[in-house]
Amino acid sequence: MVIAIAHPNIALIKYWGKSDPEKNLPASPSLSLTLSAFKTFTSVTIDSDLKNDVFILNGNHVENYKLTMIMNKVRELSNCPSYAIINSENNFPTSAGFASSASGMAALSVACNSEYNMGLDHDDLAKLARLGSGSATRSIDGGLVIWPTGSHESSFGQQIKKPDQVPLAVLSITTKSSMKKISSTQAMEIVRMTSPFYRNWITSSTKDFHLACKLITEKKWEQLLMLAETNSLKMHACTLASDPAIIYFEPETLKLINFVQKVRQEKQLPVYCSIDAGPNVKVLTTQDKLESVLTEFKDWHPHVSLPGMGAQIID
Ligand code: 2P0
Repeated sequence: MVIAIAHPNIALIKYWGKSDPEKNLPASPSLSLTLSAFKTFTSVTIDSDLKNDVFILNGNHVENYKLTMIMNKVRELSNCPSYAIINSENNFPTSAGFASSASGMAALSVACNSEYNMGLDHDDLAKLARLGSGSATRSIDGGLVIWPTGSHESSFGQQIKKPDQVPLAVLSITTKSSMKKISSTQAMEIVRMTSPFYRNWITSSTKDFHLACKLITEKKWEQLLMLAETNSLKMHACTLASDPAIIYFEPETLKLINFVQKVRQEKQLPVYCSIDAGPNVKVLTTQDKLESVLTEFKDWHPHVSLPGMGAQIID
């Protein structure tokens, strides 16, 4: 048995649209920060008596075609035909916009690489994780990670700054922890096919990505967070305009967006928000102002993350 740990990531520049849905190749490049507070622990145990893989998520048996697909790929690459017991535990709400599939698929890929003796290097591991869930390719590494567009061979997560080189912090705030109404995979396809803003979103987000990389090089951290907020709201604007409309915001989400703006204006603190495919809000800030920001947001009971580490074997 092998146990791996991985953290989810928050995209500062979002992945929202695919050029190849089968291989999870993105239509625009994205940029993320790995989050220390949240953890997925995944154990993989090969059992040659099994006739199928067994998936257990937070204590419950689950069926998941993405997990099956990854395990079939693992058997193909490793030349080992055996099935396995996969046991995964998250210390955060699953499928509520806290990116459990990113850390889940990253932890699974790293654990399988060891349990099945695959010998994959970093790049091939990041490609394997991407096949399970696009955003998972960005959780193989810690710190700031880019995920360029391209082919199966060239499109995978790559670290650009190590965790200790990134002076940012993220407050994850749960507004509602129920299951998502619609999966990201389905939503992205509906948006791609029906939103009249989709092409502009892809063009605009690609520009945002290049600007974000420049801001990181220049260490203009607050400007980077400002851009991240704009990029997230653009993604939701594009999504709201699809047919049928996809609305991830709940009343509490909007209340929190307003509160972030109020704190920014009235307290002159560098706080910005980013929202994924769910109702929860990530408040982005800089580490030097973290204490003051926490005082302002204490009633929202945030989970505080610093830049997290990459996925790794722990046992
Ligand atoms: C992101 N999200 O960049 C974007 C922003 C959600 C909103 O990546 O279909 O679970 O498995 O590749 O990775 C969530 O989508 O989708 C996601 P698939 P995934 O973090």
